[in-house]
Order: sequence, then C-alpha cells, then structure tokens
Amino acid sequence: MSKKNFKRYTVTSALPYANGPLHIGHLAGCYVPADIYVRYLRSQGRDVAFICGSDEHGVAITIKAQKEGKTPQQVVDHYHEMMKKSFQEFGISFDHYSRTSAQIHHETAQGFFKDLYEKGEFLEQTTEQYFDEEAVQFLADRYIEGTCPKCGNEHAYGDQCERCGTSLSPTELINPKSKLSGRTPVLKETKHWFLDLARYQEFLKQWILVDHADDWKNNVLGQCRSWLEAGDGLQARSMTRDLDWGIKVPLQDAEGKVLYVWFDAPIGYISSTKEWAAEKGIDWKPYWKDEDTKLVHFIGKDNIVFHCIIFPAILKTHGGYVLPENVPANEFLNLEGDKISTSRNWAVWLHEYLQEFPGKEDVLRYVLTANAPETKDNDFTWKDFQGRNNSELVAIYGNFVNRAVVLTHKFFNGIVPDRGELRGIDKEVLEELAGFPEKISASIERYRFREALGLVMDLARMGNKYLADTEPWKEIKTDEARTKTILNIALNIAANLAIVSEPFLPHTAKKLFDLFGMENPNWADSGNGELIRANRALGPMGLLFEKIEDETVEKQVQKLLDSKKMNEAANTPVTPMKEIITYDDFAKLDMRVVTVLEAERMPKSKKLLKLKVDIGLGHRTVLSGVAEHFEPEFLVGKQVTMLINLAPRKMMGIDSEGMILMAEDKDGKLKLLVPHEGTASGSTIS
Ligand code: B3M
Ligand code: ZN
Repeated sequence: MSKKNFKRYTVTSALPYANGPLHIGHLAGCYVPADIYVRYLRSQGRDVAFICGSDEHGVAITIKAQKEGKTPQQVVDHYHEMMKKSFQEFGISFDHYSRTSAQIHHETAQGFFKDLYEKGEFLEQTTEQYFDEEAVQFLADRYIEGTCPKCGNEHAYGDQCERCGTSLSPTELINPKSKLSGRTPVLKETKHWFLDLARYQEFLKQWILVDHADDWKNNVLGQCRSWLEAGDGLQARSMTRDLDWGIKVPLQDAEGKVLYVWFDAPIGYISSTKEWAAEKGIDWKPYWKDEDTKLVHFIGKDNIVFHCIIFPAILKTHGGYVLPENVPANEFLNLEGDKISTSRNWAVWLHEYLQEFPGKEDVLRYVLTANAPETKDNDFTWKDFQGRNNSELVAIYGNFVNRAVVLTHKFFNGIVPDRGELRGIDKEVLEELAGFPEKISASIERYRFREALGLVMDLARMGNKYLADTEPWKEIKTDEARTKTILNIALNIAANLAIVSEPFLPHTAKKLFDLFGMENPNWADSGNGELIRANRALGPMGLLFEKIEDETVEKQVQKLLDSKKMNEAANTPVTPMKEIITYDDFAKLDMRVVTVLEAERMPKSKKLLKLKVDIGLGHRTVLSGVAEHFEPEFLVGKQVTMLINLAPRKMMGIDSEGMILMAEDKDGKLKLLVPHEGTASGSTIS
C-alpha cells in the first residue's frame, strides 16, 4: 500500500545491455511506461529523478564482442551512443542516462561490495568450474555448449536449453565444449563470494507478500511468491565471476575476478543519480536515502528476481537506503505471433522504424501503450499498428482537434471566439470534462497506463461527439453567437486533451501547446473548461496524424518475413568444401545457358524427367532427376544452366547428353539456376 505523500520520486528503467540496438520490446517493456509515469509526475510539479544508463558488463557484452571480432569496449561504446539516441528520439525523458563503465559507477559498486564484505555478509565458497585450458580462462555458463540431458539438443547452453526451456548448470551438459576454443573444458577449483539470500527470506516475505500485497502487480507478486515460498527456500548466489571484463572485485585475493553483472548493474541506478546530481550541483543522497522518497523500478518480467529480491537484500544489508515502493514489471511483447529475438532478427528496431516512419514517434508510443503487456504477454502486429493509427489516432484524436481548429480558422480567422450563454449540453460536457483528469490520474498512479490512455481517448471521443451533436458548421448559418460558444468549448476540450495526453504523446501535445500558446501547462490546469480565453490567436496547425496505407504495413510484414528467411538460410549448415582443383580442371567443364523446349515424365520412373533443350549448338536430350521437384510444364520455356560436355550416359534405354545444374539446400530441395534475363541460349558460363 502506498502509505503517504512522498516528497520526491526516484524512478528507474532497467539499464539495457549495450550489446545491440533497441527494439519495440524494450520500449513497451519499461521505457514508455516509466516515461508516462515520470511526465505525469512532472506535470504535477513533483520532484523527480528519472534515471537510467547502459549496462556494459557481463557475458552479454563479451559474447557479442567475440562474435563481431571487436573488443568489449568497442561494442559498448557503439551501442551506448545508439541507444541513447533512440531514447531521445522517442522522447524518453531521462533526467540522466549514464553507463556502468563510468568511473563513478566502478567506485560505487566496489564500495557496496566492500561494505558487505566487511560486515561479513558473504559466504566464501570454493567450487569446481569449467576451465578452458587453451584460452586459459574459466568459462561463464554461456561460454559452454553441449547436449541437453533432457531433450538431446546438441546446442544447449551452460545455463539453459533454448529448445526445451530447461534451466541447466554447465556440469549437467553431455559432452560440454568451450565456445572459445571448441575444446572440452576441465573442472578446476575457484573461489567466489556468495550472498546468503536465505538470511533475508523472512524479511522479504513480510515486505513483499504482506506489506505490498495490495499495491504490487499480480504478475510481480506471483513471481516473488514462487521464489520466496519454494520448498528449499532462497539459495546463496555468487556475486563474483571469473571474467576479464567488468568491475574488479576489490579484495586482495581476487585476481582475475569481477563483480557479477547483476550485483553491479542495479547499483548503476545509484551511480547514475550521483552523476546527475553532481552535474546539477545538488545532493544525490535524498533521492536514495530519505524516507520521503518514492523509489519505483520499471522493468521487464525477466528482471523481477533481481529487483525484488537480490537488490533489495543488498540495499537492506548495506543500510541507509530506501527500498522500492513498487516494481511495476511488464510481461513480454511478441511480434507477429513470435518471440522477439535479436539473434534471429525478429524485431522492429527503433532506428529503422524512424527511418521508415519519420515523425511518427508518438504513433509507436501510442500503439505500444494501448496494447501494453501489462498483465500478460501481448502481440504487436503491423495490422493492429495500422488499425490503431487510422481508426483511433486519425479518426478520433486527430479528427476532433482538427475540426475544432479548422472551423475556428474558417469562421473566426483563427481567433478563439468568446462564449455566450451555456445550454444544457454545454454544461454537461464541461462537467464531464472536469472529471477526466482525476480518473486518468488514478489509473496512472496505479501503473495502469493502458487504462489511462483509454480514458484520454474517451475525452477525445467526447469532444467529437460534442461537435457532432452541436453541429457548428450548420449553426453558423443562423446563429453566430451560438457557434462561438460551441467552438470556444471545443477548443477548451482540445487544450485539456493536450495536457492529459502529454505523458503518452509528448510530441503531439507539444504541437497543441504551441497551437494554443500554452506555456508550462501542468496537470492542475486540466479539467478546466476555461483554459484558453477568448480573443487569443491560434498558432498554425500542423498535421497531427495521417492515415497509414495497407502497402506500408504490408511492406513491414514482408521485411520481417524476408529477415526470417535470410536468418534461416544463414543458420543452415552448409555442405563442406570439396578438395581444391586447378584452373585446368575447371576449364575442362563446358557449362552453358540452355532453354528447355520440351519436358515429360519418364514412364516407370518417379525421379526422372526427359528434357529436350536448346544449347545454342543444336538440341540435346537430357534425363534429369528432378521429377519430384518440378512439374514438366513448369520447366518448359525456362532458361537453366547445363554441363554440356559430360560423357553421354544411357539410362532406361535413352542417351542422356549432359547434366542440368541445380542448387540443392541442406534439406535436399532443388532450385533452378536461372540466368539474368536476356541471356542467349548457348552462352558460356565461366
Ligand atoms: N541489463 C538485463 C536486461 O536488459 C539488464 C537489466 C539491468 S537493470 C539493473 O534484461
Ligand atoms: Zn533441451
């Protein structure tokens, strides 16, 4: 339960790994929701620090570096800048975006580790771990591959089998191999420092399952419950790793060891706040240490255990820090019915979206909020994107504002007209208007952003209905004063709409603020039917939203399908190369472009087609084993490639005078090799 009025807010969004560009799943999971919340708080004049940064440690980074043949530093430098830019473009209004390679973060994280160490909080344990003798390195779980003991998948990772979903430990793998050298790793002793989570079990149970039973989301409570009420309780977790990339363990006997990335990353919120405060010349401590600070972590569901169990345990043990008041984690967003995947390139990348939909940042923010995975996994589809744009943003929001403004320009030269006597319908609509901000607030304060956005759209619907009912375009012919009243009220509804939609659609709201000449509008102004006064001149009206055509979204779907195909092709094991030959060997082959003149099935043969082809030097007969892949009619008239000087071979009583060349994929599927259009029959291939 939220017990009190807080003096200030520290709001964090999960630090994204700097190992790839951002996609819509990131935005929907924790950046757009946090941004809505923070913009709303700021609009209320509250004191907020919105904190984030790049997560630059851990094997997520070193594996990417290894794949790309770069150093980890090069990888994080590149993606840090890229992610920062995407956030800015989509209006994610962090007060500070730092990175965990910053000096201040290394010091802060080491400080925490030392504090816990000196308090005797760690269990020192020596365990056996896989070691690569060629790479002279202990192997993180992800660096070991082997056969899954459950399903037989030969490419299971040391921590999980992606085929059957079982979580594994590296020693369970059958036939383990190091991904660094390909060698079989050996077990070797290594010492690590474990956080004994069992010691916090009772405290965590009370704090989460009792104290926050009413105000945390069900999906979050559910996961916490499964950890906290598991039969054997919370297990000790190692807070250190054998890795050469990360924050050095600040102890004498810890050569070659770094802090576990999940130890250092959440502390990154604190370091980032320190950096922010230093730049502003203010004290960072109240944002983390004052009881009147409300700390809220926005994350995706895979981060729940770290933010609800491990980090709070660390903060609590260190002492002097507030614990999160809420951790409103979202579930996952899928894409066109399939899990978003960076490695399979099944994603909508933010930088690509903006190239293809320039100026449509708010459309994506809108769709991702209207369809946010707040309580369960949801699916993003391009059809839904188009539908919500066309029938909600364009037809409801845009249409309403547009009508109010265009009519004001047309009838009153763009000057806000004054208001005369109010009729029943006017009073009703103004009363309804007055009730909106509070309802929207209530939803936002409970982290129900979909619901809040629904209410914002209801306000726009109300405006549309008001215009449809009062018909100012007809009224103007007989009653100018009445028309003025109607448009005055409609414009005021639109100005209110701008304020309450700002957290969701900041770019659009900004256009409306400019249009209405609203300076520093804030939440407290909304609900007010006399927000903009008569005689004010409206600014120019830019286009708010525009229709998205079928072809545009079809193109996007096609792009996804293409990338799926390319990915499948790239992941297909390819037949190994044959022995090297000399040029003279090659020069003996006479390959030509030929045209198929006739094709028919060979009686009593499943496999063979009899083809008559024009090889430029005359006609030839060829028997080709493609009957299971192509219909004879399909081949007639096609140009293909052929080896014409292969010694004739008699098959089923017929001389086959050459061989048609085909591409064969790993599944044994045959594909024609078709020459560039306009290639003459008989053209040689070399
Ligand atoms: N970088 C994991 C993730 O991107 C991690 C979050 C850290 S938040 C402190 O899912
Ligand atoms: Zn498996």
